[in-house]
Amino acid sequence: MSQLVRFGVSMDKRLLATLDAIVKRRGYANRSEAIRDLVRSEQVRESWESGKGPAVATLTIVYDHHVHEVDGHLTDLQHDHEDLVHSAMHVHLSHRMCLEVIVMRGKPKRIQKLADRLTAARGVKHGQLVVTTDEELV
Ligand code: NI
Repeated sequence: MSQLVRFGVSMDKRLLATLDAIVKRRGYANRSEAIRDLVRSEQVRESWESGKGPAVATLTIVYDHHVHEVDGHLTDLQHDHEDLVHSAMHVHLSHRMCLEVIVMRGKPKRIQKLADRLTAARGVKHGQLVVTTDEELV
């Protein structure tokens, strides 16, 4: 059960203006909602950087499937890490380009290493890893 606690925060007027700009730009209902998300964001970042995990992350890659054996290589890499790779979604973007979103769960270092290898593969034009956590967030 959620236990809300009210507390006072002191900050420089200019920093508060920055917070209010974030609240407005992102459409938060109030400062409290924004601060809660900022704290969660730090919690996820610290959890990832601690390396303890398990973490959850998605890697989005865009690649040229006409490049020789790229599909097989990307699939082999994922099969070699079957304990890490949870699922994958493939989208045929155009005649030439494919997009793949790969969901991974495990130790941050292993996720990062696999993401680096997939992104560095020949034919892959762009890769972006988005990290979150499987910890229960309040
Ligand atoms: Ni495709």
